[in-house]
Amino acid sequence: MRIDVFTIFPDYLAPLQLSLIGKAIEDGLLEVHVHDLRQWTHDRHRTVDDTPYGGGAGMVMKPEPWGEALDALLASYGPITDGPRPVLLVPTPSGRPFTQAMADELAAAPRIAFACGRYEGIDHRVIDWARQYFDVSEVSLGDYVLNGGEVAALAMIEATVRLVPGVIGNSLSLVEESYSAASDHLLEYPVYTKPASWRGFDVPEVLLSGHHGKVAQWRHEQSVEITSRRRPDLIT
Ligand code: 6GU
Repeated sequence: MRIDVFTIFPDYLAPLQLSLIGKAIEDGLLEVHVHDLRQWTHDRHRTVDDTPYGGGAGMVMKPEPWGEALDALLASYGPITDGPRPVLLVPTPSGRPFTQAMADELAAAPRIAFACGRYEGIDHRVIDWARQYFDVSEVSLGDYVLNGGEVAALAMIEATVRLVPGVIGNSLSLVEESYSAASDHLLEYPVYTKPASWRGFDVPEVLLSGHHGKVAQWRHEQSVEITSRRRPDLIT
C-alpha cells in the first residue's frame, strides 16, 4: 500500500517511521510519501493562506497550492482510466465520523492520500474540483477540534495500516478482535497479567480457573456492562 500526505508540517508525520508502521515500511509492505504543500507556492513568503471571503476570524488555505499539489498527486497515479477513482481523505472536524468500517475499506485500497488542512480549512472549491478526479471523503475523528488535519491523519493511517495483511505479526489478534467485543459493537473487557495479587488487588477468580467457557462468558458480561455504562449508544 502507498500513502501520500500533503501538509504544511511534514514533521508532524515523523512518528510514522516508528513502531509497527515503521516496520511495515522497512518490510516493503507500505510506502509513505509526505509532501510539503509549500513546494507548490511561488511567492517569496511561500503563502498558503489568506483572509476569508465574507469576513470572520482566522485564515483559509488558498486554492492554488492545493490545486498544483493534487495535480501532482493525480499525475503520480498515471493516465486517467475509468476504474475506481483514487481515494482522497480530507480530515476536518466537519467531516463524517471515521469508523473501523472505513479503516477496513481503506486497508484494501492500493493507494490512499490525505490532504491536511490548517487554520479554518481549505477553500472549498478545492474539494469540489477534486471530486471530479478523486473519491473524496471529508472525515472527522470525533466531536472536538484539533489545530489541523495532521494528527487526525496519523490516527486514520494507524487504524488503516494495522489491518493491511502482514503488518501485524500475529494476525490472530485481528481475528480475535473481529470475533469478539469489536464485532459485537461492544467495548473490550478488562485484561490482567501476572502477578495474581498486586497491592491488595486480585485478578478476578474466573480468569485463573482455566475454564475457557466461563472465561468467555465473564468477558462478554464485562463487555456488555462497560458498554452500557460508557457507550449506551452502541447497544442496539
Ligand atoms: Cl479530522 N480535523 C481537525 N482539525 N479537528 C478534528 C478532526 C479532524 N477530528 C476531530 N477534530
